[in-house]
Amino acid sequence: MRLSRYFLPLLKETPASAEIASHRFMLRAGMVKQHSAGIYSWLPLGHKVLTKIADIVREEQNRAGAIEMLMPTIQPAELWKESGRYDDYGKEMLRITDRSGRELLYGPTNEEVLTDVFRSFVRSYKDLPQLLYHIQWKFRDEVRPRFGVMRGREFLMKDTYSFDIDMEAAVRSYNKMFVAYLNTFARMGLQAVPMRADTGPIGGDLSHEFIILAETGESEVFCHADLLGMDVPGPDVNFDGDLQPLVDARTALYAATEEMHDADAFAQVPEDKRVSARGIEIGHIFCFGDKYSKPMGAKVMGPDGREHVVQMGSYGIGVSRLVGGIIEASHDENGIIWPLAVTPFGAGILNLRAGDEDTDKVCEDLYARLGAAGIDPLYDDKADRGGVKFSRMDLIGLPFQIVVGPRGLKEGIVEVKTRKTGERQNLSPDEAVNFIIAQYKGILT
Ligand code: P5A
Repeated sequence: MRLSRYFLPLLKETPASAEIASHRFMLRAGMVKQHSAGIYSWLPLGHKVLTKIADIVREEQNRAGAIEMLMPTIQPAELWKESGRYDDYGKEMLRITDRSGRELLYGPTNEEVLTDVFRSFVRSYKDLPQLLYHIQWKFRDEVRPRFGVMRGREFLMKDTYSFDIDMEAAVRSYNKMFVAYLNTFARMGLQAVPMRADTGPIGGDLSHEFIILAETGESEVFCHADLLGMDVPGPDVNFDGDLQPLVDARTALYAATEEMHDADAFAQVPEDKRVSARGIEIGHIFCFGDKYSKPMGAKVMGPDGREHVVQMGSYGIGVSRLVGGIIEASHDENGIIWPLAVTPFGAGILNLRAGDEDTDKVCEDLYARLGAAGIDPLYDDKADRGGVKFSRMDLIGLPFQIVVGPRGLKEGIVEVKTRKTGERQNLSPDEAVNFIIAQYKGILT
């Protein structure tokens, strides 16, 4: 993409409403535009990152055996009356009436809708287990939408639902998602710690929140230090094998959110290993058995010839929240530092003298070659001063910058800056292309 043709409305001033770094940088870098409390447009740069995050989530769900579908945002109130949640959900639910007086709602989550799908089609234990998911917008009329996309009212969630013949099998599905989540977040460069969590309006008593530590996090959390920086199972894990040992290895050490915190148990953790910190909840998984399937009549015929109410779980990832979460985990005073896997563009090319025959030629060549290699470069071909270009590129946080100026070109060199470390290397244009391609080995698919 050529910057001169892109839609990148950067802000010079930091909006006063933005309290945390990710919100400030997302506004300044032209990633989102707020229309109303907690309701945003995703501008091209923000949309690119959102899509990349959703793609990683999707790949890891598919790898774990979950199957993608799409459910509506608008749901009939009757389904929620059947499950018994219509009144319980309270003011957080946006209730809508259509022209014929039918009660509808903008879905805050989809347990009821998918249970309705399931009961309409599945009759036999032979069709179990089922793991189905979608990536869809949700609406929750939060009391306090804040921190930009971190606590929005309209937000993008990946939600998976599992259906099993009994509780033992339901825990196997739960474990699949547990392991898939470890891999998903690690691919985004995040250290997510699963913590025992409260289940709130979703229900059940087996539940973990996936938390990344950040000073600006909304939850207070407590965990054993050894859980930080643990290796993840990785893409070779066999999702049809026994995942319990992998889950046990992660749950043996103390980790709990504020609601589930047990001060006595935490006191057993050696003092130098006790971490009490703030965290951002980027995912939440639940096993709630028959909470929805029983009142809604989701049953299958079992191998014993009798009807069994299916045992369910649901598994959420805050896809739009992750955009903010990743920035909280990876930025400096100058701007965002994108992890390679989710960066909106693979590298920036800065032409320090746009219009000059030599710099133009080298930049065009770099642009074509990086593009052909799948790096998706952003070429700053604008006529601005160098200082403007440098700070703009630092703000939007692309992992690598190739700076092309007339002085360097006289010696046949360009400067490659690595955003994260600030390291600068003088390389020939050829070497610069090869260096950047090498950095993306194993990340570009
Ligand atoms: C699990 C999937 C559920 O809704 N039902 C379907 C279950 N869980 S949850 O914990 O309530 O939400 C799942 C994840 O969604 C993100 N999230 C939000 N993101 C942005 N703004 C919000 N207001 C918001 N609320 C929830 C979180 O990442 C949460 O873990």
